[in-house]
Amino acid sequence: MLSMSSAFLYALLTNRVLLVDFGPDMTHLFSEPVPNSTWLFPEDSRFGNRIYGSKVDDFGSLMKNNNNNHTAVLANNSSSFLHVNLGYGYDDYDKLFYSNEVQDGLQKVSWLILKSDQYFVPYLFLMSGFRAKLDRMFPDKETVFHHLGRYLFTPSDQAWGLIARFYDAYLANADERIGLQIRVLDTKASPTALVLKQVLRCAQKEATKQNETATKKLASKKTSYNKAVLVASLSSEFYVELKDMFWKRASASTGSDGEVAVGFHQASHEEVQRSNDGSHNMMAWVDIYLLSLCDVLVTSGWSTFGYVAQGLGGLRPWILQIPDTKYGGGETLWGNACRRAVSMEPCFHFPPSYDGNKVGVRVDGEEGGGSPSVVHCEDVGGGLKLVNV
Ligand SMILES: Nc1nc2c(ncn2[C@@H]2O[C@H](COP(=O)(O)OP(=O)(O)O)[C@@H](O)[C@H]2O)c(=O)[nH]1
Ligand SMILES: *[C@@H]1O[C@H](CO)[C@@H](O)[C@H](O)[C@H]1NC(C)=O
Ligand SMILES: *[C@@H]1O[C@H](CO)[C@@H](O)[C@H](O)[C@H]1NC(C)=O
Ligand SMILES: *[C@@H]1O[C@H](CO)[C@@H](O)[C@H](O)[C@H]1NC(C)=O
Ligand SMILES: *[C@@H]1O[C@H](CO)[C@@H](O)[C@H](O)[C@H]1NC(C)=O
Ligand SMILES: *[C@@H]1O[C@H](CO)[C@@H](O)[C@H](O)[C@H]1NC(C)=O
Repeated sequence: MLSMSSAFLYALLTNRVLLVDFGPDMTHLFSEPVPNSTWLFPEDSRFGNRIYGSKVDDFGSLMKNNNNNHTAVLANNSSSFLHVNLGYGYDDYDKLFYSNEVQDGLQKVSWLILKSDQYFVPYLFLMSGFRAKLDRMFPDKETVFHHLGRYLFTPSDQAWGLIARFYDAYLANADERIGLQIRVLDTKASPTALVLKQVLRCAQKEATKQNETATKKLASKKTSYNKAVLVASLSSEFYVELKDMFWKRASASTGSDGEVAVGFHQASHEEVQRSNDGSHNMMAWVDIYLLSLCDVLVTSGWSTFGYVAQGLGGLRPWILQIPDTKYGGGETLWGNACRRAVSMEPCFHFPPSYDGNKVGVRVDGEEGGGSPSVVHCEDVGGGLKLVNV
């Protein structure tokens, strides 16, 4: 979703049409963004081998074979179809896509077959060829994905059914909805107990602030204040533990008027990550969408899953630092369990880096270019994200 929205913005900037090539595990997740029209790449034998076959030139390899001479590469008429690899692990030649001169040349290529797993929008803001247009399109730098995402991604009827049923049953009647997204990438290095401790440290730090809101609302109109916590995680351990912990605490209290009730809910119990699995992807989309409907969001650092939820929801989350025993148990990086994101924008994890004679722009207003509205991410040091200045 992050790369699709990036590709869509790139298409707008370069006068192209965005077509998507969903595998069977993706087709049933979204509604068509434009009624009576389709964004699906045509299932047409003329195109089939253009996407998957080796018959189409790959931009990075051509650049490599031609000593980075983009004029030579892009003058070749065989390049009316060109593969562009912008995904994790792309090489220095692929990264030349981000040079302004190359972009001029690419305008002549009719079909770009773009593969990516990155949110590359922040880098487009660093390219002088696009910047003026982008500034006109997005005076607010913090809501770029918010607008692109809400335009492109509407749940399908099937997804909406699941979302609405869960929301109505568990979240709709709460005074406050809190989304807690726990993404553990290495379950060995980040054992449940340690992660749970970190979640509670984060919650405690923010409890005072939350409590003020609750106290105010209690004083004004109601005698009880209901918080619904939506737990999104592959594992159900966190949900079970948290529920148990708060249930015990609640039964130990006096149960006087004006108390804050906390309920925990989890929509999916997938347990393990799967690829090319339609129903698994459906539950991921349902979780993402439900998180986006919360009032307060706690996400996990590095998680693109969390980025989509925060962006769609228009929420600046508290980013949880998932403790990792490989790096000292997680109490070192920020000195805090979590921190508030500087903007709701997703992070571009692997931008091209500045390396002198090749491609790359310095950021944070360093010498040599950059832009004050593109800064390094809180959770990914080498990453880039958009902020308002
Ligand atoms: N339903 C559900 N699936 C999850 C959750 N966390 C991870 N997943 C699965 O794992 C995948 C995460 O990969 P990705 O979307 O790249 O997110 P990231 O790894 O957090 O950046 C999702 O597509 C889901 O298949 C969760 O909280 N709920
Ligand atoms: C879509 O097509 C249907 C059937 O042709 C038509 O009735 C409807 O008005 C169209 N909707 C839009 C938004 O064009
Ligand atoms: C790059 O290729 C073009 C077209 O083939 C050629 O005219 C030009 O001299 C080349 N530039 C360099 C620096 O080799
Ligand atoms: C141009 O296209 C031809 C034929 O498809 C190919 O053999 C050649 O390597 C290409 N040249 C460059 C510079 O990519
Ligand atoms: C490229 O294609 C155009 C249009 O098909 C043709 O006029 C031109 O001669 C071609 N150029 C080369 C170098 O093959
Ligand atoms: C919340 O605020 C109330 C009233 O100010 C106070 O008595 C209570 O201890 C606070 N609770 C927490 C968890 O901070």
